[in-house]
Amino acid sequence: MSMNTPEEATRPLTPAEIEAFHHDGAVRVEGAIPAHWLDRITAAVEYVLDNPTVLAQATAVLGGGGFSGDAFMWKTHDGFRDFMFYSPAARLAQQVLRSPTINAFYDQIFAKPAGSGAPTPFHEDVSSWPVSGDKVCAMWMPLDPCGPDSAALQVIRGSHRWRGSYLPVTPSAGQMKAADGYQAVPDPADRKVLSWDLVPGDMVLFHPAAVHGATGTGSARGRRAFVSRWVGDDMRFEPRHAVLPLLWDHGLTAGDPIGGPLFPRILPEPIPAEVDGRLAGPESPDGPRTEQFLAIMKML
Ligand SMILES: O=C(O)CCC(=O)C(=O)O
Repeated sequence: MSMNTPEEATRPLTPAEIEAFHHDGAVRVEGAIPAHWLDRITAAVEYVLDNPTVLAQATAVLGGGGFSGDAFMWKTHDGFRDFMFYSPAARLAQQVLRSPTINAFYDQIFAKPAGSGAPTPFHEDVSSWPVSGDKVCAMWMPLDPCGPDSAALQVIRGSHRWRGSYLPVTPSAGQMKAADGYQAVPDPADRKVLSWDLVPGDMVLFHPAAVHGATGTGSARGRRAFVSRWVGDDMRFEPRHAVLPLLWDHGLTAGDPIGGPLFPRILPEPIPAEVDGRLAGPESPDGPRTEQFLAIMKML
């Protein structure tokens, strides 16, 4: 089975936006993703929040009512698959990362109900991931209006260049700190924090080594965000201490370039062996990997 390549963006990123991503670690981008993709993703997020997967159920338990979400939705839901395979997101990633190749890393939902007192603690993402390299970006797309005090993403400016290794945000983070010598995240109150008033159609394009978080929501409305994460040609698999659950077989060993059926190449063109399985239909998580994940969850 063969696959089309991604659609063109509504507009390319400007040189100033690309420069801001590299200098500040985050930039607000408006009007780059066509509205029909936003509609498709909003419907897909609503479906997944109403029909939680195993990962979503585990996230809801950890969130204690103030927070819910899911990850790797593209494996089982065609709306997310199509966004990762065919939307212009991979083209924007190619531009900002200045990488000839772009692979899908994963997609994710972060949802908070109205009046949620649950802030997203400041953290970096890379310390939770089994990868190394620098060409990586996240596109954080709000599906509801939000602002600095109502759960819009907040990013400490320039923190992607700190090169610390900060404590992953998980209930087991304390154990990991002892085991791996992570540093605590510096106090954001002493730093320049970037955050914007955002509406659906905007995105925050950020470097996942940047320290970021979010407040809880206001009483007026909840906030759902869809995030797609993309990697370029310097990224390798490095299964250190990572806490990102990989519930599908990926076929990678330490040092391999990122690729394969869990992290398929999208640009310059897909590799049939990586995408054909998913084009043939939804791919459920691997049984033993899921059992192991659930066993770890019970220990937390
Ligand atoms: O949306 C949020 O509250 C947090 C987002 C986040 O941490 C991320 O996209 O990595």
